[in-house]
Amino acid sequence: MSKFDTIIRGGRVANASDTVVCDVGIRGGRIAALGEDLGDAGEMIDASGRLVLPGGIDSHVHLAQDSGPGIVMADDFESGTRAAAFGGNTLVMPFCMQQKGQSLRQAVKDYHAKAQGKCHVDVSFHLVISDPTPQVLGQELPALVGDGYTSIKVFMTYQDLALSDIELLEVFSTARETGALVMVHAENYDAIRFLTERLERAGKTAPKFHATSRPIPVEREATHRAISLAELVDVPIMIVHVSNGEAMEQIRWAQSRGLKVFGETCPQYLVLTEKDLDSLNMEGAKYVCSPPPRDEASQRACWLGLQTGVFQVFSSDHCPFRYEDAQGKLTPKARTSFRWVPNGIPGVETRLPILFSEGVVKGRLSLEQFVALTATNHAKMYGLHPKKGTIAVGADADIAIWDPERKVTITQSILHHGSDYTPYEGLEVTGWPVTTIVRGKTVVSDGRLAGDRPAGEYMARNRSPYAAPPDFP
Ligand code: DUC
Ligand code: ZN
Ligand code: ZN
Repeated sequence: MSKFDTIIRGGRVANASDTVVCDVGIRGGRIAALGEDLGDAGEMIDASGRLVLPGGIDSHVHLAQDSGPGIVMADDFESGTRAAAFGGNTLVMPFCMQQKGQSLRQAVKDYHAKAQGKCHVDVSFHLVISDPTPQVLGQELPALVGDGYTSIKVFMTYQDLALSDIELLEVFSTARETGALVMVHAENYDAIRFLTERLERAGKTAPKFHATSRPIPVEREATHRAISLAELVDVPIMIVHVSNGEAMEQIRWAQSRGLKVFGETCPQYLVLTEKDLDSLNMEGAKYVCSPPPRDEASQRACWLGLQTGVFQVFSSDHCPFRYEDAQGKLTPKARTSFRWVPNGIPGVETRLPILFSEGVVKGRLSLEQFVALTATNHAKMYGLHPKKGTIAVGADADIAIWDPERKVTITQSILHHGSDYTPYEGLEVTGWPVTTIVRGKTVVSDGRLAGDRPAGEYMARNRSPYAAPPDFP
């Protein structure tokens, strides 16, 4: 009898550190051996000519999130994780969004109920704190961090979400005490309100003015302020969805001073620009996300951030709404002003092919950098490594097998998400994930879902030793 349930034979196995040609032996859902000629197993997967990569980890997605009156997110946990699996991902990290006045524990229960039995890949949750009451910060948050919810997102903009500076400091301070990593949405709320009102008074209400209402200084200032506040309480932070060079430079400056300030960027900041928002009629709404896509210089700066290690993670910020839908981008109020267009774009299925093609194939990133930015560093930053994010003996057998030469034109009809459009329509890429394996089970193969039911599981997380506060016990 074979020692393995499955052997992936003869592929180029790439990790964040190196790439070798070898077999991968899987037993009991975990990687049991890496070696030459591991023999036979019940299931043999021929990977010759293919890349064998750690399954993508997308640490920034929004699924089934409450999005305000009359607005419905396009993906629930079933469709969102299905799209993730087809895009070569084996784990996604959505948000449990606390509503104002709601208990954080209740928000967590609600999102678990939404996810229960529906996930095609593994799932772990971040917490969004919109109401940092003494009860939330004193009782609920420390208990939840101890239970494996070891990251928190805070917003510096949006009505009912934006925290004041003192509230940010209070959350940062609780994170410092509990060892949680804080993810920061850095845009200055008052500046956006001021600019939005001025634009609306001038009749400038089309989707393209979304970008005008949140220019680069709005993001740069908030990024700098978040860094300064974090420094005051000596807590690590992750600035998410960085869109441009000025914000990137704030992070680099903090890192050069020895601060644990981390950064994330996303596909929209590499391949879209503000010009995409300037489309006919309401079409620009398809690209409304925050921060908005900028210009070519900003794209180059985001590449530099990825190449030089200023950014540790590359995530999708998948936040999907349908376009032709009164509960989506074309909600009736959206025609009166960009301010009402639901904020966010789909991208969980296209994140990896875009970075592989634009990064690895075009020579901007090594294959090992690609693996680090799309899988390993997510596991490290968010307390899942070495169980996740690497092809190593003992790790979960979370693997994506890629055809590195397959040419694909990204178009809505080939995607599996719940949205009715992709902002990357027409983008030609080289390299595509063909098989996705989660804890040893094949989830996607030959363009089809395998298995008779969703096999994803919830993953509680450790505190990250990489992102822990200095001298955290
Ligand atoms: N922030 C996100 O992280 N996602 C979508 C919208 C937003 O503002
Ligand atoms: Zn955000
Ligand atoms: Zn997001």
